[in-house]
Amino acid sequence: VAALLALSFPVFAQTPPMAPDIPAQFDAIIPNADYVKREVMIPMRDGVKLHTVLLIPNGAQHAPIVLTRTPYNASGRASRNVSPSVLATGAQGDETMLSEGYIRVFQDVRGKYGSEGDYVMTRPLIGPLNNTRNDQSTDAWDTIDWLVKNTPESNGKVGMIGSSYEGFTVLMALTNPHPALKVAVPMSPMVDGWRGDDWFHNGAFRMPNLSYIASQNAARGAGKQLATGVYDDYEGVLRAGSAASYAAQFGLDKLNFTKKLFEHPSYDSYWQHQALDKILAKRDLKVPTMTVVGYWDQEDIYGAYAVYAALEPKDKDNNKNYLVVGPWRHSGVNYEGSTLGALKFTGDTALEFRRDFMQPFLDQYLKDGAPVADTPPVLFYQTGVNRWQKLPQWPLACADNCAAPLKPIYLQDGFKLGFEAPKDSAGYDAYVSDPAKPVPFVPRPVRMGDRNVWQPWLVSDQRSFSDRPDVLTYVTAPLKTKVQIAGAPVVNLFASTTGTDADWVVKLIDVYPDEVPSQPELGGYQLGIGMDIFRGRYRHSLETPSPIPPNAVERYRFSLPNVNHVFLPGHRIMVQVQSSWFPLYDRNPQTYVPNIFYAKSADYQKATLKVYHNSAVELPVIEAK
Ligand code: PG9
Repeated sequence: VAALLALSFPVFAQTPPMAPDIPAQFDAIIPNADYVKREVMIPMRDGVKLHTVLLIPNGAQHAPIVLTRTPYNASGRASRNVSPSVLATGAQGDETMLSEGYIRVFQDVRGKYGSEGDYVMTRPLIGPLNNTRNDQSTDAWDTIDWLVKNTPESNGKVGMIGSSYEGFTVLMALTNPHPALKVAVPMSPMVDGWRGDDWFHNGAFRMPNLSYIASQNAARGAGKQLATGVYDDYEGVLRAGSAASYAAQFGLDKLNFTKKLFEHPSYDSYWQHQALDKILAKRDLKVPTMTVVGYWDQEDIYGAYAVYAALEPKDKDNNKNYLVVGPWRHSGVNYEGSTLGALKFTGDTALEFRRDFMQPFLDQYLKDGAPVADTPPVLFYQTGVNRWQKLPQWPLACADNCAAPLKPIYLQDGFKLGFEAPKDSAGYDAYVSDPAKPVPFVPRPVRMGDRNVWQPWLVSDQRSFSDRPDVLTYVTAPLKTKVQIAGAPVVNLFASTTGTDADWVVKLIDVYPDEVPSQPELGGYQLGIGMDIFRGRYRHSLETPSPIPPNAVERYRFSLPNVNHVFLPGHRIMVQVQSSWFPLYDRNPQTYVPNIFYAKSADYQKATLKVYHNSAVELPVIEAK
C-alpha cells in the first residue's frame, strides 16, 4: 500500500522549518508594470562607481534622458510609490516628462547612499579647493557619457534638472558640459553658501544647518535626527549659547563639514572659490538654461538670480538664459502650487509652469523633431495681483543700467514710511536689543524641523513681531494708487549701536487692508515680501570683518531678495527693523569677537541701537500698469 501511495502522490522536497526566512536579496515582482527600473553602477574616470537608477517607460525608443544627481538617495527619488505605473512611481514633479516617454535617471553623488567614493559637501571644482581628479562636473560628464553609450532606448540627448543641492549639481555640470547635455533646469540651486543661500545670509549663520549636517554627513545613508530634548528650538538654541556650543553638545563639532563652516565665518577664498555664479561668469554659456526659484524660497533665495545675472551678458542671441520665479516655497515648483501658508493663488501654479513652460522647453532640446517652445526670457509670478508675467529681462529697476532707478522710501519720524527725504537727518528711533531675548522668526514655540512651520515661514504674518519694543516698525498710510516694484530692494541704513557688533534684519512688508472680504483671515495681515539679515561687522568688507565703533553712525547697505510685487490701493507698505531673527540665525553677541561661532556667554550683551531717519529701503519702483 505504501508503495502504491508513493506512486500516486509525488513527494515534494520540503522547506526545512529552520530555513532562514529573509533572503539576501528579494524584490517582489511588479506585475504589468508599464516601465522598467534599471539599476547600474557607472564607472567614473578614477574607477569609482556611482549608483544610478533609470526609469524607462515600456517601449521607449529614441527617448530623451533627464538626469538628476542627488545626495538624497537615488532609489528613493525614483520611487514615490511602489506601483506598476511609471507616473505613480516617478516624482510628482516628473509627471510631465514621464508622460512624454522620457527616461528619468537619478544618481547618488559620490560617497552618498549606493555610490562609492568619498563624500565632500557640495564638492568644490578641481582647483584651489580640490586637489583630486574628480568633482561634480567630471562626475556629471562621465555619467552622461556612459548613459548615452549604454542606454539603447535613448536618442542620445540628455537634460539635467534638480532642485537645491540637486540644482547645484546641475550648475556644476554646466561648468564643463558634455556635448550630449542639451538643456538644463537648475531649480533653487545652492550657488553661494555665504551670501544668501543655505549656510549663511550676509555672514549670519543659519542654525538649521546643524540638523541638516547630522542627517547628511553623519552617515553615507540617512543620518539620525538630533535629540534636542526640548520642544521649543528657541529654548534649546538659547540655552546652548553660541552655534559652536550648540553643535558640540551633539558631537557635531567632530564632523569635518562643521569644522569647515566654523573655520570660515567670513567671505574668504573658501566661499569665493565655490560661488557658482562667479565660476559660471568665467565660462561659455553653451547649454540653454532655465533657472527656477520660489519667490518665498526659505533655503536658497539668492543663487538663482545671481546665476541668471551672471549668464545674461553671455546670452548674446537671447536664446540660452532663462529665469522663472513662481509663488513657491523652496522646491515648491515640484509639488502642488495653489497655496502657500495663508496665500491662495490662481491655480496650481507649479503644475502650470511644469506643464506649459518647462516641458515644452525640455522637449525643444531633447525630443527629436519637437517644435520650438514659446519660452519668455523671464517668467515671473507677480505677487499682490497674482498673475504670471512674461518679461523681457530681470530686474526692471535697479541702481545701475536698468530702465528704472531705485526709489528710496524713508524711515521717517513718527514711525511713518514715505518717499519724501527727511528734512532733518539727526532724527532717529532707538531700541534695546537683548541677546537674552532675541526676536523669534516665527511665533514660539519654534519647531524648525516641522515642515508645516518651516516651508511657509517666509509668508507668515509679521504682526506677531511688529509691536515688540525691540522691533522698529515704519508704515505708510493706506495707498491711494498702486505701487509696483520689480527687482531687488536695497537697504541703506544709517545706524549706531552702543555695542561693537550688531545684526540688522530688515523686512519689507505688504500690510493688507483691515478687512479682506474674500479671505477674512487676511484682514490686516503683514506679508513679508523681501526680508533679510546683515551682520554689521561686514559693513566695510565681506571678507574682513571689523568692530563697529560704539555710538558712531555707520552705513549698512545690503540687498533684500528680489521682488515682483504690486502693493494695491488700500494696502500699506511697511518696513520692520530688528537685530535678531532667532533661532534661524545665530545671535550676534553685540560685542566684537574674532569668531562669533565661539562667542562666550559674557560676550552676549544688551545694546541700544539707533536708526536714523535718513535711512531708507531703495525700492525698485516701476510705473504701474
Ligand atoms: N537647501 C538644501 C541644501 C542645498 C545645498 C547644501 C545644503 C543644503 C537642499 O534642499 O538640498
